[in-house]
Amino acid sequence: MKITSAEFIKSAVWPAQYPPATMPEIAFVGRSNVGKSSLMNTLVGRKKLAKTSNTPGRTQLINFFDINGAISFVDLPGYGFAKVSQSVKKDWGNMIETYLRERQNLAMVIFILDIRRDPSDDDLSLRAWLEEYHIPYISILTKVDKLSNNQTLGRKKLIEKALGADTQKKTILFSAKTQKGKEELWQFLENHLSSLECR
Ligand SMILES: Nc1nc2c(ncn2[C@@H]2O[C@H](COP(=O)(O)OP(=O)(O)O)[C@@H](O)[C@H]2O)c(=O)[nH]1
Ligand SMILES: [Mg+2]
Repeated sequence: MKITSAEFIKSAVWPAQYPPATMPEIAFVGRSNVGKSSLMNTLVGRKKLAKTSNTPGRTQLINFFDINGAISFVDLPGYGFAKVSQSVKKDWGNMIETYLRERQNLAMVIFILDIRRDPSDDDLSLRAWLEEYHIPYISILTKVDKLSNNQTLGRKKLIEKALGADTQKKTILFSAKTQKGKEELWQFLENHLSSLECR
């Protein structure tokens, strides 16, 4: 995909604040610090579209971006940040689940996991919502540059197993550092978006 423009639209918490549902939307989810912003920036080839930071748990809003005036990207709040109160955790969970349940133009969720870590309880709840609401999604195993090829393949098997044997869904190996997986993910997204247009 050739990126001609990539712009921040707005931040929101609840559906009334979401921008109009005019374009197919691709949402990015994962635990704090997993590399969500880095993945979005890599996909659009912009260093600072979505803020990346070493301080996990900062992004607490839903951020909407316009890509080429044709699709929108959504950066959902990172979950699983240990140092916040139970009530804040509950708000984040509500915010994410409400978005997944209500957003009419949601076309695909990019579910991001760190290749080095086992899926957390929050990851498993997220995956359960995706299944429950019948939302198309793809799992991305990121930061693969941190492991050898052999380690990567071993971890991929373990994570796919932990996510459930019933997931015949695809996983893509990714690195924001080396850009591995960027073309494969764009190809997958473009195929999916064009299958929606044909309906
Ligand atoms: N080595 C490596 N580091 C990464 C990768 N993706 C993200 N990071 C680092 O992980 C940290 C968190 O990244 P960020 O994109 O802000 O995560 P977010 O909280 O999920 O949005 C930053 O220090 C990034 O530089 C990757 O593919 N490889
Ligand atoms: Mg981020």
